[in-house]
Amino acid sequence: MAFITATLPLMVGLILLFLARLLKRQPKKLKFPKSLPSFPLIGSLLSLRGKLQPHILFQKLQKKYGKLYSLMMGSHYVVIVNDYQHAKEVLMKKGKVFAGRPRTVTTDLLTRGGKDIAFASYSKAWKFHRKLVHSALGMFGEGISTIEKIICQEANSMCQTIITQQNSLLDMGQELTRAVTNVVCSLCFNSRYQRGDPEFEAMLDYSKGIVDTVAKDSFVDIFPWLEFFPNKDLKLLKKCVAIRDTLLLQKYEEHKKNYCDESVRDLIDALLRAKSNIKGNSSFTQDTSLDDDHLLMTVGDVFGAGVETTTTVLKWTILYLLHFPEVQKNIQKELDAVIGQERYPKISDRGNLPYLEATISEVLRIRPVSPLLIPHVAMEDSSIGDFAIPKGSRIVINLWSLHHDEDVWVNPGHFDPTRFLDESGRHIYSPSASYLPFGAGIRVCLGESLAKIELFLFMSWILQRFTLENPPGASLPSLEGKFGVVLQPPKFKIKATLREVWKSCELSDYA
Ligand code: STR
Repeated sequence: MAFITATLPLMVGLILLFLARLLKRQPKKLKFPKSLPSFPLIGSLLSLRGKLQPHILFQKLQKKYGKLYSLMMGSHYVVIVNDYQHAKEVLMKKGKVFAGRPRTVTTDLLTRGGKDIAFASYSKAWKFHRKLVHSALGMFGEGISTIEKIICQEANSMCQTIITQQNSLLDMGQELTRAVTNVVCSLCFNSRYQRGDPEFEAMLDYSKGIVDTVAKDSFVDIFPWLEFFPNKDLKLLKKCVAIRDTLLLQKYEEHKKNYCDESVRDLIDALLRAKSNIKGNSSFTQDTSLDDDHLLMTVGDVFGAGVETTTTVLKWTILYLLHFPEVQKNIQKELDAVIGQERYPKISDRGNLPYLEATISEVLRIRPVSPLLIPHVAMEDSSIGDFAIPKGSRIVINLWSLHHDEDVWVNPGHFDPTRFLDESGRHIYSPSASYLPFGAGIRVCLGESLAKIELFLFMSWILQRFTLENPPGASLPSLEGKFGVVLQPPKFKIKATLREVWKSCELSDYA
């Protein structure tokens, strides 16, 4: 009896432990996300009709279906995520599980069947290539200071052009595109272009054609069999990709001819060096190879992404400054106080210009470059929150919803840089986790830091010297974007005037 009394607490404890284990092992009851009505072949297409752009439509559909719901794009099961808790689970907590990418007709055409970084699905080889590019981008020259020099040279050349155009209406889009393209050309090919260079014009042309036709959930991506019918968009995409490929190949051949192990001048050189290192390494495997297709497609990615994204954000920033001249005045006041007229802005000024930084952050919130990111694919059966997600599902993160969530942001439709400033107004801060302009996790934007430097330097150089206004008498350009692989602002012209304080300044040319 005494034995039983003595061991009773121990036995009860053991039984409780056993029960607790059992309960823990019991999987959480998962349910499938609510689904939009869908029909054989066409999927949920009937619910997706109408004039609303996809990111706005997906945001609206939350009211009826909840923050996370599903639909069918043709025969593909797609899950739409509209809130940051679920988005973070997909991108970060379960980043590897959801690191796949769908194969589509247009992206396969652009990337030779997924031999790039952005649209290629997750694999060991992909991971290896991404790492290579990541280190290659910072490797040549002296890293940041080389990049700073390149950007400032382009900013200076752009400002010179603006000075000569003060009395006419200026398409800033063109000037910005040229400046940004030249920065990326320097990084990728160690070359730059003068205004009007035919090769440069050809680049702008093909890039526009690609942006207009690739990866925008066009019909041919939803119903791949449409590929075999005449299709204007697909024809244009094929033509543009062919022009791009000829250009890339030409640059590649030139680099191979002049390659020197000692001086790595740009991204192509860095990749050539990696290629020769791999060859000389005995642990060479299929996963650590770098064939010509991979090399070319990777350069194409960096080039295309580098040009289209940064240019788009700069255009949006200027468009918002036309609508909010008081924001422009505040930035100029800050620039005058911190930098003045004796010298040009440099990277190390970034921490001292919080209002400008806050303005750029607000532009990236209110008009995200990529409102639906690039779709992810579940590589195995998994879950998001309490929802079951079968292997192969496509996951669309609606960044637009995250950035315009009424539960998180005060008056999210309103442009207000001060939401990114602390109470003193002297420090930039992050007011919410519902903000991922560059995505997150293992597929986070490779160019995030380069982009931030470019946005900061270009905007500070322009606004230090010029005031930008809507042409007198003209109505303000619309703030509505056009959805595609990037969210594009409308075309617009501006009047740029040298600021009064600068009229008497003689600043030496930037060298
Ligand atoms: C722009 C046009 C071009 O010539 C090449 C590319 C490939 C990379 C793409 C880029 C595009 C558009 C913006 C993308 C980028 C990869 C990452 C970036 C989609 C189509 C974004 O996610 C915004």
